[in-house]
Amino acid sequence: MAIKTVSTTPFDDQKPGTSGLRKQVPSFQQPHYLENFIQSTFNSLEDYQGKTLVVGGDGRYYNRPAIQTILKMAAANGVGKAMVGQGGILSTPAASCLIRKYDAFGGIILSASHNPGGPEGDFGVKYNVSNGGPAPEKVTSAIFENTKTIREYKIAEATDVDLDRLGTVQIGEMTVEVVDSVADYAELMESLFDFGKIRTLLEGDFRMCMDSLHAVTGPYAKAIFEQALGAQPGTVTNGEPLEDFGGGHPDPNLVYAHDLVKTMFGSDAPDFGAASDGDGDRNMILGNNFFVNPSDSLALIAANAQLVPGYKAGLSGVARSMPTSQAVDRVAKALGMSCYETPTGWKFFGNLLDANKITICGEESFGTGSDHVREKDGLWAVLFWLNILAERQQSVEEIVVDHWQTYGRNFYSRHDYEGVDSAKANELMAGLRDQFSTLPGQALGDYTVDYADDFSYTDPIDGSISQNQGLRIGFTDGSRMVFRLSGTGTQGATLRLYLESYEPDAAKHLVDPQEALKPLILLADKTAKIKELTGRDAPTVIT
Ligand code: VG1
Ligand code: CO
Repeated sequence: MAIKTVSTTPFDDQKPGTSGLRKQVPSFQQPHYLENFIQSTFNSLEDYQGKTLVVGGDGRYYNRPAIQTILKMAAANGVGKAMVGQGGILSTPAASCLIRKYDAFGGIILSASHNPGGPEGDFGVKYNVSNGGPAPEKVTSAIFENTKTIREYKIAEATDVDLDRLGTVQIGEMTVEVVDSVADYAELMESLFDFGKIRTLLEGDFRMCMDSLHAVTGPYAKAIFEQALGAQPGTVTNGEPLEDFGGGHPDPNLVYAHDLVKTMFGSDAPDFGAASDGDGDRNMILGNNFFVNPSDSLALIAANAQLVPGYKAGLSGVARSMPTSQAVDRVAKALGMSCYETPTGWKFFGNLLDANKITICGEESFGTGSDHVREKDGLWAVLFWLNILAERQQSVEEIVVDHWQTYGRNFYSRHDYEGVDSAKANELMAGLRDQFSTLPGQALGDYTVDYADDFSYTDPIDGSISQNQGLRIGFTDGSRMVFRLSGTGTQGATLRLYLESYEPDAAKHLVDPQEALKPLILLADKTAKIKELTGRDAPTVIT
């Protein structure tokens, strides 16, 4: 096999964000763009020669050509074996599962997650390390440094691999194994949950609806819910992964998962509804006419973990990202375990999971997971809920309301302003920062500011420091507002405003969070001048 060395020049925009490098498809289609990033990744790694690399993606437009390029570059760079999901399909948690199970040195996951796909949509590349999790910042920084100076890349001159046929082929010295995308992941799920009890639930009167939004979880959800667990055929909707997600926005929230929301908030709604995102790591949980806030879902999963076989032995601890509500902190306190607060992005949970400091962790952005892999895991969360429902024999709403009665309710909401002018967004953040020295102690409306800071995190395991992780204004009654700019968008800026207040009184729990949080919402606008600077009357998405 001939190996070609191709001359190239650097691109100046290959800095990975919250979760890998994300750009619009035409950016990735520029000559050498993908190749530069992949070669920079190999250049910044050590000791991978002859070892295994996992490769797969969420099936979006450009997945297949990108995989062919990556396989040829992996062969040229001395990788021993590449494991690829059939058809190029691997959900993010399934890729994490394979990396761990087969002792791969890492994995390349092709996805822009919840961003739209298609020729004009987004594409993304993420590198995961040997624990199965997203590369930590020191690795992504090294990759970025490499992209600034790259002059050449290596690629094998070989024919394309038939990604649809299971089995092994060679690209020169490198073996390519095309594996079943679902089998290993499904086996892992079966080892964690009580499939017998869930099957009894699903075969009874219980009605469930799983919307895969034409993204990656379709084949996984059909194999697990309809085949292994006996749910009615048709339980999984939009179950065929499409390159453009059927024109939709594969983001499981109340705005973009509108069909499911309509079903679950209609008359004669099913008992349980769920959706997942482009690459299968997010989940939204709904009951009959009931929305479960992801922060509450995390708290509830932690509080009910003893009902689930894989977690019966107890949790070592829990963690949440900083903007996630403090509902899980209350569970941790009641159960006498540690609760860690990390910056946004799953990469920050890796060290805590590896060191067995935590078993379960999550983010407000519809992400929940555990030490079974090193990514958030959408279907895992759905199965966790089904296992709890099978054990408790109550409705989703009853379980959540009961949780609030025990722990109090953390009212919580996230307001996203998508596609805002970047300069204005930066001005808004700078304007907030400027107030930080004078805010503490000040009265704002009915609130008194307790602290105002730019969140900084010191990893308790390796001591690494991550700064500028979001602006927080905390009040003396425990309420908070947090401001962040998204690190996953590809156009303009997305401002995220996170709002939280705590209500111990059960008589006041059944209020709409937008009502309960209204004073904070008004205050946030006043303090940050959101409307004035963004020119927007209302957020694009409210969760
Ligand atoms: C968003 C979420 C964050 C999540 C990240 C990746 O990041 O807020 O919680 O970890 O997406 O999720 P940002 O920087 O846009 O706020 V996914 O499903 O893309 O892997
Ligand atoms: Co995702």
